[in-house]
Amino acid sequence: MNYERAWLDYEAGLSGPDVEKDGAVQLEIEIKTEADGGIQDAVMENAVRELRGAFGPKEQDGIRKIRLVKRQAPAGLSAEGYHLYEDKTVSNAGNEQQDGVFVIEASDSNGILYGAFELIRQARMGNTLRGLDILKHPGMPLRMMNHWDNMDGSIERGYSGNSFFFAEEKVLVNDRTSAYARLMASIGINAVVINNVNVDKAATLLITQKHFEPLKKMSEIFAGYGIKLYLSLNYAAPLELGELESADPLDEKVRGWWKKQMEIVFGEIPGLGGFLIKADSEGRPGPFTYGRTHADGANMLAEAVRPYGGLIIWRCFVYNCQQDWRDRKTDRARSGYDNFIGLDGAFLDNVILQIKNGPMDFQVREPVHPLFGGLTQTNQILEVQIAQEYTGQQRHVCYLLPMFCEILNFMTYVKEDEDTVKEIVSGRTFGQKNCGMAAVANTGNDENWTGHDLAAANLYGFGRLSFEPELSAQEIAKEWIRLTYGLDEQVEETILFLLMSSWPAYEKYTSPLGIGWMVNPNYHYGPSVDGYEYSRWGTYHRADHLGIGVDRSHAGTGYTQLYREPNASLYDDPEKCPDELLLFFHHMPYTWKLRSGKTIIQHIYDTHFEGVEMVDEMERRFAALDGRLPDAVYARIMGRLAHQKEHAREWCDQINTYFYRKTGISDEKNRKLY
Ligand code: GCW
Repeated sequence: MNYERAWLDYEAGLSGPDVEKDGAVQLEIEIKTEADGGIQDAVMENAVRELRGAFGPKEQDGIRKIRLVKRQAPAGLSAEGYHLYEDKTVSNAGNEQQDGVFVIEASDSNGILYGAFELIRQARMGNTLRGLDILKHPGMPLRMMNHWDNMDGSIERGYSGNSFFFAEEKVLVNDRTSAYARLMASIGINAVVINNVNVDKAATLLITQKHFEPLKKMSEIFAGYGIKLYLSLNYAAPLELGELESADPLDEKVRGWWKKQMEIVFGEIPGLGGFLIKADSEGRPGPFTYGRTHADGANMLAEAVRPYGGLIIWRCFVYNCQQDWRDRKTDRARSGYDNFIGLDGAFLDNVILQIKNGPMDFQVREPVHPLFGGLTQTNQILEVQIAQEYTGQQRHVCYLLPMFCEILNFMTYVKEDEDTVKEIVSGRTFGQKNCGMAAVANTGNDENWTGHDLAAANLYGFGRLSFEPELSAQEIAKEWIRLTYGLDEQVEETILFLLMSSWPAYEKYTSPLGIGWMVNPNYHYGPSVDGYEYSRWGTYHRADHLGIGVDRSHAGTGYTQLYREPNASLYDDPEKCPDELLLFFHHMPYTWKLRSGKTIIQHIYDTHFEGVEMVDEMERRFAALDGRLPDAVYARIMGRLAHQKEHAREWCDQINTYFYRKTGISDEKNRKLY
């Protein structure tokens, strides 16, 4: 197994009925010629190379041919879409069965590349290719990876080694760059931010001469795979580079500086897509310093990049991180909404607001961010985190696609129909073209990319979901398993079981009922019920001996009222509020009966024991795969499962004991509580 090739390891052998039977897959690629600038030769070459790698070439018998026929593609194919089918009207001369040839039609080269990967995926999944007819368009325009990689090679919240983009303050361009771009293209990713949103001193220099050469090279490699390179930007760059005394977005000198600087940057790196900005958040500089708004800041940059078709992606993760735990009025959950809702409609068209899936910070369970459905005149990107910062840090298996699917399907009620998060970020709800999804990436220079082998399912899955948001988490998991480990049914069934049980299990043995946190401060791994209870970060559970939870109802912080009806009323009423979010929205007595019929305290005990049992079962089933997977993979996963089991037990004991001691209420089932 070649780990670097991950789910694209064709050397492992193509499988599937047709491929094995006659080996006669002949391909004809058809592209539309007049698509101005839509055809990138490098992308076409990569598409052809991929097809050759997968299906041939078997030059001796000459039956696998790939022809590039440039002619007008039929109408109905929009950007990055493709039509892949077997054309029976064209006889395949080299083939005894007289089957047709395979055609990939698209209106641009990204469509051709995605069509090629689709054909390969179909073959490798063991599906029959005969009669194939697939017409697809990506479900959203922007499908992005956000890397939090630092110039020194470290990765903020990285759990799989060091950066492959930077080391010792230098930009790295090597084989790993193209190996990475190839993987991303195969799942439909078309935009990548390579550096951390916390832009430190060294990274501020990425927009200067010092790094243009390697960045240009990298952008060209990416472009060959249909991907645009993006950078995270330091809002205070003119100050920190020592060129101006201010970063005031309304100061003409500052505006002029950015225009000039962007002219230089885009002149040197023409393939650049734009910038991602974290401003006025967790100590980062921003327009607040000058009494200006986020719209002032974002629009200044948007004007500077507009001549080059650049985008400004502005994050909404803005909150007061200097809170006093006694202050019950300030609610971190409200802050993103409160900071941005008044600016709806004030941003230029090449600005996109990037909104985390929930109002807090990538907890195992959060409600959907109320800006989705709140904003109606602003471009939006949904940000999720596949780096498992709060979900087991790639030592625990935690397949996050079920969560992402739930989020995408959440109904905001912003419109009579087409009101889900999926429809908003796909651009359907408000007819926008600058929108999509971004994931905080989970990769590093570990040989298997993601540390935990099974964490690669999140990497693969995020891309596939952003391209085809109608897919289910289960379908995506099956694809990834087959493409990575082949068509062994026992392997598929077992790994599917592990992946699909993992998020529910993790939720059970960690913090209960939507309350979140309860982790060790700073590094966010392992249980510490009061770890964040008295700190400045605004992340409290408010547990005392009578009850637990944060009152975010109309009588509390009013957060529930940020949703549209009927969501606002649903969340506001503890009788109607979904159990899994009850303590996020309400402070409740431990003896409160949940909709499930259990009391809160009994629910806590039960779910924690269940979570541990689930991990036990996962380990037991996985152990039976001995001999069916490459030894190293098997050993790595077994090792991590053993740790996960032990760690899940620690979570269980710490949480159960904490609440047993706080409440004095015993477990109905008399299990061991310390
Ligand atoms: O989740 C928090 C992380 C920070 C991160 C921040 C953010 C990059 O703990 O490490 O900083 O979110 O999203 O900006």
